[in-house]
Amino acid sequence: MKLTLHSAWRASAPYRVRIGLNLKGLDYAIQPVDLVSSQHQDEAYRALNPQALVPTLEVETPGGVARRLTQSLAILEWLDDTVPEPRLLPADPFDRATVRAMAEIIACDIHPVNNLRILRALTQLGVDQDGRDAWAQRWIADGFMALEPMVAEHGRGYAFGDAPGLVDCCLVPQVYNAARFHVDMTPFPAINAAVAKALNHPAIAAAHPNLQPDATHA
Ligand SMILES: N[C@@H](CCC(=O)N[C@@H](CS)C(=O)NCC(=O)O)C(=O)O
Repeated sequence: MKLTLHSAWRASAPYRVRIGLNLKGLDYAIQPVDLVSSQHQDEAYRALNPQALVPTLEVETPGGVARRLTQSLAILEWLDDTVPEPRLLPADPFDRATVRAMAEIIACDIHPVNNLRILRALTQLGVDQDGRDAWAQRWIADGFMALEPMVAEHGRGYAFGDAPGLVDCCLVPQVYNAARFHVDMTPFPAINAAVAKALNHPAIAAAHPNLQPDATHA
């Protein structure tokens, strides 16, 4: 199976998928997409991903069939279905629902309102850098307030349980993103501890933005 991930070094959603691919021990090529110059809105990229968002995962099966997958959570669940070990989602249905709920706080409720296109729309409405930072800080902190007790309850080293999984795939990039917006992380000790542990995992460390081929600065 040949895998190509259309990724952008600092962007959260492809960072989630890089962590998942690395945890599964899969080889993949990175095809960088430059969000700053809006390469993701070019016709060529839209042909791959009509939403004009990263990531897109191109999959070439051993039979030579080419498929394209979009949406980071869908890609991570496809990975778990295709390469079951190590599991990103637990087997127990209640645990699976809890893991999805924790991941979706990040992927469905925090991230979408702070995405590049939203920040660009705020700029067009006259909101300056301080205003955009305050906006992002507000919604990241709001989501982390909900997530913090869940990590405290369900984490046993990692964000859910004692092995890295779907929640870590989403949480590590979101905490990286929070640092870019200077979010005060002191109210979130359980999240901080889980992310510190996750960042020590070699597969997760290897997905870091600074190690990506398109990283423009560390
Ligand atoms: N729900 C999507 C979100 C994808 C997404 O928003 N990606 C961002 C980077 S993290 C992007 O491409 N932003 C470009 C823009 O907002 O113009 C997913 O999880 O894959």
